[in-house]
Amino acid sequence: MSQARSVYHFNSIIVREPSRSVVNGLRADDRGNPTFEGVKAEHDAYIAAMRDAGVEVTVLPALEAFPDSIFVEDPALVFTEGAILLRPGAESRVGETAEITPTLRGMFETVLDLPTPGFADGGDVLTTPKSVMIGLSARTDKVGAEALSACIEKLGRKAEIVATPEGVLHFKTDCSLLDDENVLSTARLARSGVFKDFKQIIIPEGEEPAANALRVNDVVMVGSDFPRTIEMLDKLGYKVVPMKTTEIGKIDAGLSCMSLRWFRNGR
Ligand code: CIR
Repeated sequence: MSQARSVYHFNSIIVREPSRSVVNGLRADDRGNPTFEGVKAEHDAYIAAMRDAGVEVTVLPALEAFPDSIFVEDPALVFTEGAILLRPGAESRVGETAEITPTLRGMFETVLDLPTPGFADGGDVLTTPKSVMIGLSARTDKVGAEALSACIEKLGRKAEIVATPEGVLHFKTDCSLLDDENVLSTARLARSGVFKDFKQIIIPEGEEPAANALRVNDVVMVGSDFPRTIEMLDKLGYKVVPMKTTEIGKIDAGLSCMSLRWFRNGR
């Protein structure tokens, strides 16, 4: 019998090496290209931190044809119960799903396809102990969110469709789960009232990108460019692991984007 455990207890993740083309990754505002070497260093440190947190890491090879393919969180969604193949809402990223499919078919007994039509990105999905929240965004439309909701329910979980604040890339750009009762959220997302079942820890003004933190087992990974958020979480008693996200931040990414995480039974 499997033991009850928290939704942030992981023993397996999948990551993908950055390609040289990552410098051309999508972004809403151009603040200059990231460097390949910088992204690679941040990715290497991420893998090391995951291993330190007790997770087995499967590293997939770089895909030059897909600049954003390092962000494996977006083309699929994984749970202990199975995987769901998604359809990213950015045209240049749609092909990433086919690239990750063989790996997921090899690792999961149940692999569901998001029915057509509609789009959904993994970055819009926050798994909490109460439900799997799907944020509507420029990448996840209503039809895609409803189709995803049905897939999630097929896997035995409760799904909930919510709104993402206007102009925010993904739902999880603005929030992360800290533990069973607390979410870390930007003020703008908190104001929208989506987290009625949680206590909200609000990101200090000016550090909004820190909201995409990542709870993995005992630690909370937080971007090292956000000292006030780190201090706040540290004071609240969280075991914070600061991670450099300066380069991936230039292409609108944070810490959740770089992995698919789940608890794999039998490991
Ligand atoms: C994109 O715009 O798709 C990438 N440059 C960033 C993706 C970030 N992914 C995520 O938040 N899950």
